[in-house]
Amino acid sequence: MTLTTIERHIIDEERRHGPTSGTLTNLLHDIAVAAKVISREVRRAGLNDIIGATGDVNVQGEVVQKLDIYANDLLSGYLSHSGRVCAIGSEEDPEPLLVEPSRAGKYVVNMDPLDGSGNIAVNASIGTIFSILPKKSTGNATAADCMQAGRHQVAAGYVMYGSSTVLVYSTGLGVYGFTLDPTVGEFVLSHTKIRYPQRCKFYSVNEGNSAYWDTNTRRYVDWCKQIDPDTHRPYGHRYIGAMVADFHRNMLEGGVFLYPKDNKDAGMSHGKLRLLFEANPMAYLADQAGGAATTGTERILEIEPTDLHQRVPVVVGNTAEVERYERFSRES
Ligand code: AHM
Ligand code: MG
Repeated sequence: MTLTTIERHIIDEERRHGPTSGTLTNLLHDIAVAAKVISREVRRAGLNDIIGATGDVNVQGEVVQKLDIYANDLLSGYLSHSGRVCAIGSEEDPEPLLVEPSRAGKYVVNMDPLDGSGNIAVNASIGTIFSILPKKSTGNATAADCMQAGRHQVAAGYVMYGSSTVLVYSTGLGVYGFTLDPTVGEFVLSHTKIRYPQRCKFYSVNEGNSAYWDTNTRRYVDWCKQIDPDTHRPYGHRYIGAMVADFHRNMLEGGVFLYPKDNKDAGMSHGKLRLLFEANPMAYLADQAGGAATTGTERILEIEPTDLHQRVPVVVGNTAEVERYERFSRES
């Protein structure tokens, strides 16, 4: 049996990239270390009463859970002291953290430290999402370094705290997954070169919002539910309410995840998910796994950000389904 730890894998991958400074390798390793600590806290949440809302409201107007703050503080603190990062954008912070120039490195991290935090209280899956970009400014880092289009990402990934803890990442050479062995405290290679299966099995969307959707989303979701043995429809419906978990299942089993724009309230007119912290890293991974991601009218990776906390509609998964949704959008 060959045992490949994440550390060994990222060093091997670095060799495949050719001569490098090793900084990206070390940054990924830092994230893996932080992920182990967050995973420990997630696993202990019910025991040490860390669970539950603090009552504070974040920049999105949502109640912040204690574990969100813990994960945000841990990642921000750990990465900003690594010497490898110059700016950190977080879903939990209104402004990016700009690392003091003497300690700043050449990478930018955008992250959602704990996505799907509404699931904490009911012991369902949650995740950490990260996106790594090169510093683009020549002087000291600014907020603009965090606000780059997704196509400039050099790596992205997520950690899913599910029935086991899984870290999935890509540096542009395919998507790899590692499962945390809690007995030895190591992420061990469990998924090599993940690709979307040819066949779409699932659609994932909060169907309770359908009355607020526009016509193209309603028409597409109706299409998913029609009976057609040739295309294996109707597709099964799965929705966990944590993007990481829905995305993970769809990438492994074949499926499409949607969080479309809706007219429930003014704040949702551009969708719920954040371009820089959720949509871009997942779009990068989807692309690396042979899938795609769109708003319906624009590929996610091509969007030029206008705001750090910008929200966008997201349709991500099997390329054929993403293209179909785009066709429905054009026809409406
Ligand atoms: P969060 O970042 O505040 O946790 O919100 C993002 C989450 C996604 O993980 C998930 O797909 C979506 O919100 C679920 O939203 P809803 O409950 O509206 O279906
Ligand atoms: Mg979140």
